[in-house]
Amino acid sequence: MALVRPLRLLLLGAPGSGKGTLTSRLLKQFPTISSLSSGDILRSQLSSGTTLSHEISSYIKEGKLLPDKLMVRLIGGELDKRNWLNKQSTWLLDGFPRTVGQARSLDQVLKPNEASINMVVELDVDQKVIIDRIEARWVHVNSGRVYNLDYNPPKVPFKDDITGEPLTKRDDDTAEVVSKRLDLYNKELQPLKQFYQELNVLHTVSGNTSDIVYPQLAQLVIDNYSHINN
Ligand code: G5P
Ligand code: MG
Repeated sequence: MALVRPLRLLLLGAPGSGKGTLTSRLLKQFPTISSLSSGDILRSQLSSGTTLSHEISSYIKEGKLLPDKLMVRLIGGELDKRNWLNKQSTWLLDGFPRTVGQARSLDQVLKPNEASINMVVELDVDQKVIIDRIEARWVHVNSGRVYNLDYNPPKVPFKDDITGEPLTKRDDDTAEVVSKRLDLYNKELQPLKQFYQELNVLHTVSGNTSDIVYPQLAQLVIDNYSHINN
């Protein structure tokens, strides 16, 4: 489906709320959207063996957020490299900004280019449901493809559908680390939501399966960016 004006969307949601899963579905339905996941960008740095990669690894393993300054530098650089800092571009961010400090700093970069985020969708999913999902998550690290043994299992057990390479568990998907990540998410959420509420771009969709959440998300995109509003 085509969009009639540029969409710059942030998917805001707890660990395991389905940001990656819903991103894949949106990209299929709206092929002009490009996406960036901050977690995937960080994980892609881990194998480089640099001091930065060790630093990133220790934050992720402990379920802590990386410092705002470092995140803004890394993701800001990535947006620039992709030529996304302009008002014509259409993109989706998964996992960044996730503190109000990151949101403010990003907007300082985007606003002068008339490229501010113009839609934020909060995914509201019950946290008990999330813990079960993460337990059954397996990933293909190189591509960021995500599977779930119950919900979307790979065609061949524990192998990536496209490359056939082995799937792995994320280091930060243990019960102890997931509970820390959920606490941190809950701590940062209110000020972050308030920031985007004041900019009049915040929406919330609720449901305990991605099959319930996705149609609501797609409808928001269609209503705001695929129909011409008079
Ligand atoms: P990430 O990588 O951004 P999180 O914690 O925000 O990690 P995560 O865990 O990647 O988010 P998700 O993308 O929201 O979760 O969820 P998903 O992978 O799509 O779905 C979860 C599982 O549920 C999958 O197995 C999926 O198949 C399944 N599933 C989906 N829908 C359903 C359903 O309807 N039913 C069922 N049964 N299953 C379903 O960040 C990682 C770390 O990087 C650092 C931090 O250390 C962070 O902890 N980091 C940052 N630090 C500072 N600032 C930032 N901006 C940072 N960004 C990343
Ligand atoms: Mg994800």
